[in-house]
Amino acid sequence: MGSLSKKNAYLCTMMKKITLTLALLTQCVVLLFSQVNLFPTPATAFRGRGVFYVNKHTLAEGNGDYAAQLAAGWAESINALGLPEHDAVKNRVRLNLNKELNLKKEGYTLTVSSEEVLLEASSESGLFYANEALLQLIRFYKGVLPVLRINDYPRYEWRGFMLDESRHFFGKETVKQYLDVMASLRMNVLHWHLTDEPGWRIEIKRYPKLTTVGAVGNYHDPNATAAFYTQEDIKEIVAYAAERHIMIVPEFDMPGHATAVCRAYPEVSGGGEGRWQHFTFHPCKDETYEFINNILDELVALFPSPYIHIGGDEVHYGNRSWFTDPDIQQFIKDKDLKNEVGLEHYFIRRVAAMVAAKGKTLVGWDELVDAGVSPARAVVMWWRHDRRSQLVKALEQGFRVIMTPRRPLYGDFVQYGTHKIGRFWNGYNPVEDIYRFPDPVVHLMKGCEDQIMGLQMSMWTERIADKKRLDYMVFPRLVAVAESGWTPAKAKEYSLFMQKLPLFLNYLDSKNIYYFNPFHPDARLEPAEPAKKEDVLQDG
Ligand code: TNX
Repeated sequence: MGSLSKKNAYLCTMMKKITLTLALLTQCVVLLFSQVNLFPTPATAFRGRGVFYVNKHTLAEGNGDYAAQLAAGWAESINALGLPEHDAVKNRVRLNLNKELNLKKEGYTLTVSSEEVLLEASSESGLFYANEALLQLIRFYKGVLPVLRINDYPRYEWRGFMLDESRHFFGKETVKQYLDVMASLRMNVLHWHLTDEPGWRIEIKRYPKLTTVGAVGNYHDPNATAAFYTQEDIKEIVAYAAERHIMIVPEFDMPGHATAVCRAYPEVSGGGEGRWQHFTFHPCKDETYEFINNILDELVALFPSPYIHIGGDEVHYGNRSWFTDPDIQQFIKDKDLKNEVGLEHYFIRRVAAMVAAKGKTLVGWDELVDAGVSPARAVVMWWRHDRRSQLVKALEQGFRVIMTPRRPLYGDFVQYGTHKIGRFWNGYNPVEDIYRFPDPVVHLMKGCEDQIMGLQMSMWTERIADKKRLDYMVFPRLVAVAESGWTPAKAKEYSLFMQKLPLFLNYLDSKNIYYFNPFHPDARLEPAEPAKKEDVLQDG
């Protein structure tokens, strides 16, 4: 290469570097300038001069039923915040729900001038989020709101939190409290893992032993008193969630992780011995499918969500009996299923057909990708972070996907290097990794971005037996999950997020929620777990 073209190439590289640096700098300045204390960070925000004083004379008014209903709750929410008194200033908050505005789905605008706060949306959920955002602003700015304009909408439609109440049961008040916090964070899905090995947690009228027998025990104590939700409890919680624009998706895990059910009704059990006795349903009996179908009927009646989660994970851990049971082996031959994996897929397809017949869309763990289920009627939850190929395969086949890879989205991994209780797997799950998600995998989604429905934190509770430990594992990581689900990549900046995070920690204090404090890692003890009364599954 001649020295002139070498020089040109050098100049070209330099120019590129300078342009990139300038672009980054501009982005930082814009983000800094528009920084508002709000979680999750809004898509766009601009601050102006001046303030709006929220005070007891501030009027709230809404057009139409829903807006008026939110406005009516306003005074109460404000009183509950216990703000310092400001001199009486006549000003108002106006809530405007108008379909013609054509704002994005779940989106809203929030405009603060010195005389008026205006919340606008084209949907009820949008207006609800505008109102939640305003309540946060009032709390964080102690009633003295900066003049600003926010135009906000979510990055993903599924912003979820999964709670495992089979391993340990936490109960109605905890769930409601979490729904409140989720609403504040504009999260909209509670994936409720209600069935697994230690306990079945939901009343099914047709099969009373599911609760008299199946609900007994938890991960630490197989004899713990039966703990479950009655159907009335479920209705109450579903309604509570709906008021907060949160959909509850129940999970009935099968054919594996079915120990509690099969303990209660051994006639549908796939057999097995010792640790793995009753781990799976019997995959060949018509009786099993009838039983499942009847349970699904009650679930569908209780949960209005268009989705039903049927699990489908880790069957190979506990299906040894399938290899030796002569009836099962004969069935595999008769149906030409080739082997036990073929049988597992047959089971999933048969349950998928039941779910479809009930007008629901199936959700399953990423094993589902290989089961031969139609991608048009099923959603895959990608969980095996060490198998990115499973994500790619799901997308290639046309499935819609929800991302909850163990790293960084499993809440049972520890969040700090010195923490002892919880999982490690070539590392752990600090707030920062959650915040930066899905950056490390976006290149895998090229061209299939529309198939990504969103993401969720999955909170497995083998080693979490009480509320204090649960809170500690969930917070503040859930705040980062909410931001990864809501905020567009270009509006995310980790250092700015951390700068304002203490405000959210204060909010958690006010709700008596325990949390890990990343700013003072040693200040709060890691809550312990009780001693275990028997050997347990070590999953992969
Ligand atoms: C794997 S995720 C499981 C759960 C465990 C979890 C613990 C999944 C589909 N199965 O049964 O609780 O790991 O991290």
